[in-house]
Amino acid sequence: MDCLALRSAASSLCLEDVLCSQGQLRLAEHLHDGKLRRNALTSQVLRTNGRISACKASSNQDAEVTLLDYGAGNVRSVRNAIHLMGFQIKDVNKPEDIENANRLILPGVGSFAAAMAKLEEKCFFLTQVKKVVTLKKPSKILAGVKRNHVYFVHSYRAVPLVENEDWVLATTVYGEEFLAAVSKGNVYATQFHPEKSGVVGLDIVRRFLDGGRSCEAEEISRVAETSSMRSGSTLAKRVIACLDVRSNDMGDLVVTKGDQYDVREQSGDQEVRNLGKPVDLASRYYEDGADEVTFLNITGFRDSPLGDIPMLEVLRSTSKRVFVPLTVGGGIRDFKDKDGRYYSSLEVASEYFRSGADKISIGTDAVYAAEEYLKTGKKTGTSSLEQISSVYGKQAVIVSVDPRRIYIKGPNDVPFKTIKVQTTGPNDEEYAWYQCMVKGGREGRPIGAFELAKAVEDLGAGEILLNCIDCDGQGNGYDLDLIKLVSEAVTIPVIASSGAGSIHHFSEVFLQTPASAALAAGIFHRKEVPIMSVKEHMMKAGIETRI
Ligand code: 1PR
Repeated sequence: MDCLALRSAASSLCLEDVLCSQGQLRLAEHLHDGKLRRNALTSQVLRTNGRISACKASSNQDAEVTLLDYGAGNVRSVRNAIHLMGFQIKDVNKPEDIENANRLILPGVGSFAAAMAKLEEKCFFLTQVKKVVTLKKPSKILAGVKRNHVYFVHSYRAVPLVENEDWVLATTVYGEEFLAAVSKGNVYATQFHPEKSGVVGLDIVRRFLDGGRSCEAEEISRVAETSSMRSGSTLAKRVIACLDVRSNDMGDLVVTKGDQYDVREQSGDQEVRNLGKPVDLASRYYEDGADEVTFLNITGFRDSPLGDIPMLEVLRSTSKRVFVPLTVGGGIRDFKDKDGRYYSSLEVASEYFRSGADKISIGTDAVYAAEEYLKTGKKTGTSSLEQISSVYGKQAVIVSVDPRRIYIKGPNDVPFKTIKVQTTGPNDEEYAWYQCMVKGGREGRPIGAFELAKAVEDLGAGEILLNCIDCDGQGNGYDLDLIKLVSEAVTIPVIASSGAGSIHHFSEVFLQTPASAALAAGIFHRKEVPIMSVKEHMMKAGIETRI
């Protein structure tokens, strides 16, 4: 049996722990030491416009892949990548399905403890474990990676050691060198997510599925190689396309875009601006080179999100066509539906993950949780942020902040962190603070962006999506002061958002602030600048980016 463990080093354990003590690779090792069966497989890769679209197995039996879906995160994207390669999935329902598999895929987990609990509950946790045997083998499945960027998202890392050098297939450098992929026998494990690494990642999945025998394998490898001549060992700055989604007045889900959060036309009947269909636009941005795609259901605070079937359907359809990380936000909170049935925010998030989201983004509810935490100094463990983060891992939880700039005369006028402004306010104020808003910018709360960011990091946020109501839709550039302020507050990545109006705004935000990603909406929706031009500009400016 061939086995592929995607993102084996869970965020709560390092790869070494997984290999040496318990977990997917341990399971995989057990399987590898059992019956090794491999059917010769001839597959054909069909490629259109430089993208891998499908490969066909020679028989039905060859075309089957066994998937151990233990319900711990976004497995839909793994499913979609397998289907895209022309293979069928057999789900594991009982331990024998694993024994009988020709090829087994173990999707990665965000929170190792939660995933292991599910495996144990389903009796898939195998205790018959052998000690790791050091084997050295060349890797066919990674031949196409070369030095391209692949998508990592994890908190812990395993470093190369003398003890593991023989099974190391790839390493990457971020601060220090750490393991990116390992193999032992027919077992492969990647720390990164191939199914979220665009064409380069799909090539890895295909190579695993067809055993690297594809007649076009080398050609695809060359495509992947020439697609980036840059070093892949530096963390790339990400460009994220954002789609604000809501129902228009006819009830259809449309992508809209506001000016300072006002999404209605300024003239005529003031309808909600309609900039296109969510799935089509998301696919276009993926093909244009977006590193991630974010959907924000901007009226989620009003509606019950699980009643919002169209949004779930948007995720399901998008994840069939988009192989980079998908984020969804809007309305993630505990709520009761109209029939009085209670849903926890965890259930809401789970539904989003099952439908194809890799990360969820919490706005309003995170502000309330941060206020409570700052008031009591205690973590309750019951907020949506804490619960989702503990089950799915903090890498799967973004907090979206909606601040607006409030000018003040002096730095001590408010109990919040202030900045000295470059351009004075309307009444010659020299200072400002950033007030957090909730409910789509409708209500101001007594908490600053700096304080909020610090609190939500403590509560389990893995990233901050930092919008700016003043800059939203203005096209005058990002609020660099705000981004610097919030970056000082946290150690987690900050996504700069709101205000991009030209390619120069992207290089500006990356060169002048520590932002790890830049999110933009209007500039892409209006086709003012293609994402690829932004990336080329960033490369010219010496900013590491995935091309
Ligand atoms: O509070 O958990 O229900 O989440 C609601 C989410 O919806 C929040 O993430 C909030 O930021 C977002 N949201 C609510 N109302 C609006 C609105 O526009 N009326 N959109 C809204 C937020 C900001 C960005 C936008 C950037 C880039 N829009 O998403 O895409 O500002 O735009 P630009 O490049 O065109 O300047 P909850």
